[in-house]
Amino acid sequence: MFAPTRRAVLLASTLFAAMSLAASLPAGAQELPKLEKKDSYKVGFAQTESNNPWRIAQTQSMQDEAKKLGHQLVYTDAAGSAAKQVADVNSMIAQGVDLIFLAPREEKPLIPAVRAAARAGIPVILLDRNVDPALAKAGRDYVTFIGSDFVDEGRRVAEFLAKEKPDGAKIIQLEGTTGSSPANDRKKGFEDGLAGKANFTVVASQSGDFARDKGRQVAEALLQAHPDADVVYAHNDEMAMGAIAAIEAAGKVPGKDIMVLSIDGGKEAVQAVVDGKIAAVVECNPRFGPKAFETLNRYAAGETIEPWVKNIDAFYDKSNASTEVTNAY
Ligand code: GYE
Repeated sequence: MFAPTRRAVLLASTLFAAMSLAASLPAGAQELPKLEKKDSYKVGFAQTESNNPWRIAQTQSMQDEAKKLGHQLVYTDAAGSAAKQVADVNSMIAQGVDLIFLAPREEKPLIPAVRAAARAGIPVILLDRNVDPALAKAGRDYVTFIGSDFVDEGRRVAEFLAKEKPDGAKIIQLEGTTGSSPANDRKKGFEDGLAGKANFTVVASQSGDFARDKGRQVAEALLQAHPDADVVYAHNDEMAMGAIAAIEAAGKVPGKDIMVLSIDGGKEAVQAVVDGKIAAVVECNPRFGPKAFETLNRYAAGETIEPWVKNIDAFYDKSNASTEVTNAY
């Protein structure tokens, strides 16, 4: 018969104790990995997709700043797939990057990848989009979220609308990517902003996936189903431009028959404000590079980073669009 030695018993019980301790820790409760102070870093940037000017401006800003500071940027493009983005983060972990900047396409599916990076000793900074705040926390699962207040963006659009159309409106809402933090929050902020105002009705609300052509197709169908709609609220400029095309194809005049409202503030949309086709745009600035690397430096210096590094957004309407259009990205 096998008689375990004293050493083997001790080893087994230590192992068992360690295992049960790990099991009793809530997921993601490990200490956040530290970042060593170095002159140059190998940094990952996991982008969600590159199908619009906002994303292209964001990538450019990250690449420019990394180059300026002499860091190596490992760049991936998930091409609109959360599953690919998870794989991209895992490949960055395998390559041993020092830190990962992640723009999570959707709120939930990227959380395991964020935790996997932390377990591998790689700190993650979320850029522009957030993960589900009920499931993962800054300072525990990731360092911080750098980005805009999307709820406030939606609320500002509602406030403008209520002022411009005091008698009420029938609204078509073009939502962003389903399950993404800007889509969830821009919807919430807008609807909260109109709560209690009985003459404002969202007659239809559907996702156009933050994309121009999808936005155009969805707007076309919804305008047909709701010929009395007099406002289109788009969660981003790309869908707003798609909606303008749909409105014109339906023989109506954007800015006259139908008020168009948007978020992002790219040059094309701000020009559409100048031209009277869009009534107002809340800015959401994509130039993250300087702030991203400044936050990395602060973290490496041992500073405690606030859970949310907030971007401040401008607002464009006919009062300022013509002077601001040159600065828009
Ligand atoms: O509004 C949109 C982009 O995550 C804040 O995503 C960003 C949004 C932005 O595709 O144009």
